[in-house]
Amino acid sequence: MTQWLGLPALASTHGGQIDALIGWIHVFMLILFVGWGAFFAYCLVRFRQTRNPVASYAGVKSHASSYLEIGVAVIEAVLLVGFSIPLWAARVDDIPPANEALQVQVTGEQFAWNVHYAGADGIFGRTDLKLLDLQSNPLGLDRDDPAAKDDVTTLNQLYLPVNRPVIVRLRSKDVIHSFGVPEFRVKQDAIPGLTIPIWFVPNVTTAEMRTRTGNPQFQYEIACAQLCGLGHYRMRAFVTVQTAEEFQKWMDDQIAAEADLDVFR
Ligand SMILES: [Cu+2]
Repeated sequence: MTQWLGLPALASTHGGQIDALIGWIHVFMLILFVGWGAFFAYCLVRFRQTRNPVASYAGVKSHASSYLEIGVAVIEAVLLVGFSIPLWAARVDDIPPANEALQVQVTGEQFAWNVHYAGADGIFGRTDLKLLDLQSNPLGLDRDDPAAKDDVTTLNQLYLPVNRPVIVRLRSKDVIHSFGVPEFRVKQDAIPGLTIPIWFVPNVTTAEMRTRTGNPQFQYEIACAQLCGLGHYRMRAFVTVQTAEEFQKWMDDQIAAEADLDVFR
């Protein structure tokens, strides 16, 4: 239905609703545009100078327009309170239970995305500002914490399993960034000092998208969607959506690699 808008390919379960909303907004705006345009043209003709050589000093006497405007305000309040707020709450606040979903912490910084998985135990390890090192430990993860032993961190690479809810716990180390993946129809600001959960279900693997688009290089991209500094243009990361088995294998490999590194720590 929304092909005519030229939106990016769709790869999440809720994205169709967002597209339908964008489509309807365009239709309503078109109706408004034509309506107001016609009214403007009518006024140009109706109140032309040849027909109205002298201005009317009394103006409009009836209260029809005041009542109309009150009516519009009431309808808009009903739309906002009755529809928009409940629909938005359902989309944003009904976060799937943590045991069904994959939780991943994504922390923006100038100018990169740090990704942190809890590993096999499902518990995010302790982080400490004192351990933070931009090169070797950008999240300040305390590897001595038992819960941190199997944690996996990556830079600018987000791996996700297909058809499983993902909860991204979005954070920022410095300024406001924005986590935007157009194909998932997801966009959320990352605010320093806050952890903001967002959730979605990716439903097309990267491999499948490559076949669909006929582009063997296709990659889902996290584009920082807030101008966050001079390096904003290069603040991009890649999302790889895999089958559940492929994802598990990737995760196991990462945990094994962390364990190997542990010997040197
Ligand atoms: Cu940014």
